[in-house]
Amino acid sequence: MKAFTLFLVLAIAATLAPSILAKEFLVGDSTGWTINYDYESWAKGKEFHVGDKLVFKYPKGIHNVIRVDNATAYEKCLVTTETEALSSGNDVITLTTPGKTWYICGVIRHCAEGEQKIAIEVLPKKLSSGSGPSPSTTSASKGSSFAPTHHDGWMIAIFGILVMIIIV
Ligand SMILES: [Cu+2]
Repeated sequence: MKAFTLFLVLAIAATLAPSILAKEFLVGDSTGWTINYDYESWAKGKEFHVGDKLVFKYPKGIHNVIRVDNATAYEKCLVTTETEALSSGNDVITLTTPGKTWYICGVIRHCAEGEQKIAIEVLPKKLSSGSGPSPSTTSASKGSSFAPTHHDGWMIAIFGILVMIIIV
């Protein structure tokens, strides 16, 4: 009976593990996505990894979120027409590529005068010590906005051990 309970708990842990591993960042915390907020300070000290999510929250219709593809566009708040703006008011962006990434608000003057912009450095996905990095997986997920979340075996193992300590 005890073994079955343990199995159940481990199964649940394995299911929950990806959501624990992939972090969700609420941009601006409780302030959300707005003008006159220091997003540079907000991003400072945070570690963003591939697979993590950025959540932009704002009243729908007031702001939007546009990804710009270089530092100059970010500095000068240049919006290219081919970039589609996210405007749901609760925009979730999954970070798929390591490197620098920039987002600005495309509503007139919000970026230029209200500093409504954010630049972040995306670090590669945390590697699991068990299976090691798989180059084929990395290249397969490139170019597609869909990033499957991979399980980190060791995290599940640690979780399992913790559960066993609690149960026994
Ligand atoms: Cu705005």
